[in-house]
Order: sequence, then structure tokens, then C-alpha cells
Amino acid sequence: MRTLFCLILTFAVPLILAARAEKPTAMEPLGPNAHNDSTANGYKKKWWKEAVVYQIYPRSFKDSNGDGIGDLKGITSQLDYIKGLGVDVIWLSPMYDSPNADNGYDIRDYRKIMTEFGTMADFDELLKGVKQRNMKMILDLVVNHSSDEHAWFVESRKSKDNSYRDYYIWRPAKNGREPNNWVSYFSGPAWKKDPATGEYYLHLFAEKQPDLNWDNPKVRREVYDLMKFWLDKGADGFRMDVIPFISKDQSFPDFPRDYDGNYGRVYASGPKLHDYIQEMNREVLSKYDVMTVGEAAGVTLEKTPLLVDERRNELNMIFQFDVVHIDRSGGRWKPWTLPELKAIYTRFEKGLDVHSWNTVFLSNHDNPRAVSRFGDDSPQSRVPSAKALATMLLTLKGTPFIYQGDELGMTNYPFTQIDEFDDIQVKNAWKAEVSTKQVSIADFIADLRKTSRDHARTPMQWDESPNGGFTTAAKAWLAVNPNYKGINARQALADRNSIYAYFKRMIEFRKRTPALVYGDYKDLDPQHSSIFAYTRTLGADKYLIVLNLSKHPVAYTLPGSLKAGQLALSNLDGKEEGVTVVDLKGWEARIYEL
Ligand code: TEU
Ligand code: CA
Repeated sequence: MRTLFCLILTFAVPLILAARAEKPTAMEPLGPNAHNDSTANGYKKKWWKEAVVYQIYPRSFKDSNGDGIGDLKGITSQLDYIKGLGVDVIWLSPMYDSPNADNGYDIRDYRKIMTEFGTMADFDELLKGVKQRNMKMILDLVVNHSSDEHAWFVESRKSKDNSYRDYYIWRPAKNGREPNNWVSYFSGPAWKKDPATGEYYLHLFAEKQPDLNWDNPKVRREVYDLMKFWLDKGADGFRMDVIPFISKDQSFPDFPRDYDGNYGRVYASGPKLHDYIQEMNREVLSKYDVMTVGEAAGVTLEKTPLLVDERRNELNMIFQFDVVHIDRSGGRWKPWTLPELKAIYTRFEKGLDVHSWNTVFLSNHDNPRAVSRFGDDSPQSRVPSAKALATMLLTLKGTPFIYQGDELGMTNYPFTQIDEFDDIQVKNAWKAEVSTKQVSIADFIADLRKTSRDHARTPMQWDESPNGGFTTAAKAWLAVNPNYKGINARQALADRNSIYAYFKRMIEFRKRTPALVYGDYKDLDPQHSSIFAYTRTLGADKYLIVLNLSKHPVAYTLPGSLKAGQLALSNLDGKEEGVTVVDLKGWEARIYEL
């Protein structure tokens, strides 16, 4: 017996130790700084700073069983396509059990897969496929609110003394009305009176998305447990939905007197936000080597370091909304100019020091298509402009996020009537604004043609077969863009000059060019109305990026006495090197090594 014990000690213990050293697990705290402390340009080097991320909206990616709805098996079947682009990380939009009031951003069960998307076995298979290809996968963490069909809320609404009452935010009427004048992102008041108790519950989004009460320690414990559940399965981190909204001033004051209509600012200003994120970091994140990105509606650049400065141990990075809000005023479309866009990136560079990290994105599932919005989706300009935008996305400072279909140059959908939309935001706004005759039908649709979230949600275009090869069903859950015969993955993969091929080259180039990750960013010509020219500099390595973000040719004189160096990459066939004037065609993009 004794000998046996000794034998186990001699052989098994070193083996166990070796295994632990190789693969950090949840058992072994591995702080964000445990891997290595090497730096570049003052930045700590991290895999998630060097990564390129690809976002998947599962409902619209690929349908494997012919019911018209994308699913997990569909994603698994296309992993080689994603890997082929050269991306490192997949961000999966919500795939949890949900009644789909807001396409999965209303979660009924945080530990179950949405029936339409498949089973937990399908999820495990997908994650395995991702890992086999040396990629990582982050999940969407939607914990500002749940679905009203979540078991917690079903209980909570039953009575004032239910043990789940405090999982959500309940208030009595104030002067016979809502407890305060907050509004929902999806039209109308942010409070809904519930018949069972006559009290109001808070919902910053749809009525079917009641806000969780983070001031209840039990709620926070539940969230940390569910995060561990997915991280222990092997998920590599989270994109955190409207995370700055989790803390609320429990006295619920009305909007401030000097309120400018930006309710996100108010909702993101809760008193305990940073306490809770630091607690989440301590309890969960610090124990894994993961990536976190907060969707930070309402967070100003000045406040950004509070969330992402690595010395504070909160999040790795956030999505700033400045760029995707550039063409909005009060939710409606407004024109914008290139100098305004460039000013945002300069503000980022100046406002964040080496302790903070940023993201770069031009689109996601809440926005129109990048090429239709920042480029030009007309037949002559679609391909070069999508490539120019790819050049920009992958050479600015911050971790780049590519939204599914942008690598094909997918465009906005030609909506003409209300029944073509699926989005709850659109349907509620229609009831609030058009049915009440505040806005005309024509104006409403014209605005949505530029702003609707559904542009991004039309199914992926895989080939020329009916419904773009997305589904074998007669009808997809949301109509496929009619241009799928000319814009699809099959053609893109067969064409050396496709947008997909260009993304791949661009990603490869970024991978071997640390200056594009860690290098300083400098805008050389902030006022030019169609040229975006900037440098990325890391020690002796210096790159000049010149983008003509217009359809008109420009003979561009480089600022100062700068000479274009050696051409490293370009989206058209321009070959000039060493010149002081670069002759750019419409939407031409070039990268020079200086
Ligand atoms: O979006 C939250 C958000 O603040 C907005 O940017 C969003 O576009 C909103 O719909 C206003 O247009 C996140 C998700 O990304 C979005 O899909 C969800 O609908 C929302 O949270 C609620 O979970
Ligand atoms: Ca399906």
C-alpha cells in the first residue's frame, strides 16, 4: 500500500504538475499579465491586441436543416471559409434559448442553446472545430437584462414578496405614472406596469427585456456562475452587451435638466458600474486567459480608461460608438464628412494612453452595411471601396472586428415597405411615430434605407442558388438581398481579385507588421475632404496609408516633404514609388513602407 502511494507520488505528481503548467485552467489563477511582460511601443503585448475578430450573427449565417434559420451546424460547416480569411477570433452573437423578441438579445435560459440553432452537442462541436483550426471564440454576454420568459422574471413578477422579486427593478407608480421619465431604446417609456402587483418594472430595451437588478448580490453571483459555465466549456471570453448600463441610481431621478437627448449617457452613469466590473474581474475574468470587449453605449472617450485601463482590472477594450453614430442625430440619418470621421480617430489616439486598448469596427448586427455607408455600393465602386475600407479597418489602431458578409462587400437591402422589416426597433418606432402620424411613411422608410439594423441581418450570400445558398427552404427568415447572384462567397473564393481575397491579404499583412498593431497613429491631413492619409510608426518601422475615400481621382501631394516609399500593398493597380504626388483613382488605397 505504502509503496503504491510512493509510486503515485513519484510518477503522477510531476505529470499532473506538467499538465497544469501547460494548460491554465480555472483552478489556477492566471492574471492578465501572467503570460509575458514584453512590450512594444510601451504597450504590453497581448494576443487579443494582435487578433482579428470576425462577428457571426447565427440566425443569418448558414442554415443546415432547411428551416430558413441559420444554426450552429451551419456555422461549423463553414469554419474553413472563416479560417481562410486568416481571422483569429470568432465573436458569436447570442445563441442561447430565447423567445426572440430581439433576436436572442432576450435570453430565457443562459445555459441552453436556442432550439432553432441546435443543441449543446452542436455547440461543443462548433467550439471544437474552432479550436482545431487554432481560432478562439468569444460569446455574447447579455446580462443588463434577460427575457421576461426567464424563470427568474416569471417568479419575480408573481408577487412583491417572491424570493426573486429583487432580481429585477420594481417601483410603485409615481403620481399615478411611471416612476421616472426614462425612455426605452425601442420607443415609449422604459417602465411597464405589471398587472400581478400593479408595480412597474424597468426595461431600457423592449418590454420583453426586463433589466436585471445588479445591486442584488445574488444576481451578480448568478452572472458570474453562468460566465464560468461557458468559460469552463472553453469559450475564450465575452463581448458584453450594453455593459455600462448594469448599475442604476436606485433613486431613479428624471433625466437631468441640461439633458441633451442622449439617454445612453445617462444610463451609462450608474454609481456602481466600476465596482461591479472589478468584482466580475476578480471573481471570474482574472482566473482565465480571456478577451473581453464591452459594448459601451453612452461611454465618452474621457470615461473610457475607467473601463479599459489595464491597471484597473476591468475590461480589455470597448466598442466606442462615435464612428457608427457619425451619421445620426436623434436616431435619424444625417450627412457626415470625412474630416469628422478622421477627427474621431485622432481623438482616440490622444485620449487613450499605452495602458488602454481600443477596437476598430465599421459595422455590426446593429448597423447598416459598411460598404453602403462608408463606401459606395454602386456597381463601379463597390469592390474598390469595400477594399479601401478593409485597408482602413485593418491599419487603424485597435483590435479590428469584421462583420459577417463585409468580406464579400454585401450591401444594404433595398427596403421599400414596412412588412419587409423584422427588427423590433423598427416595428415599435412605426407604432410610435408613423401610426400616430408624427412621421410620414415615405420619410420613415427613406430613413430606414440608410439606418436600419436589418441591412446587416439579411442572410449570408453563399452562392447563386435560390436564397443565395443560405437555406434550402423556400423562404429565409429574412429576405436574402436580391443581388446575391453577383455577390456571393462562391464567386469570391474563385476570384483572386475579390474583396474576400483582399481581406485575406490585408490580414496576412497586418499579422507580419507589428507597426500596424502597436505603432503610433498620426493623421497627416485632417482637413482633406476625400483623402485619409496617416502613418503608423513603431521604432524604425514606418508605414504610410493613403486612402482615397471618394469616387473621384485625386492627384494627391503628400504633406510636408514626404515621399511615398516602397509600395507594400494596394487595392488597384497603381505602382508609383518614391514620388511626392500620388495619382489615386477613385477609392484607391495604398500602403507604403517609409
Ligand atoms: O445594442 C445596444 C445599443 O445601445 C444600441 O447601439 C443598439 O443599436 C440599439 O438597438 C439602438 O439602435 C445591444 C445589441 O447590440 C442590440 O442588438 C440589442 O438590441 C440591444 O443591445 C439590447 O440587448
Ligand atoms: Ca436551421
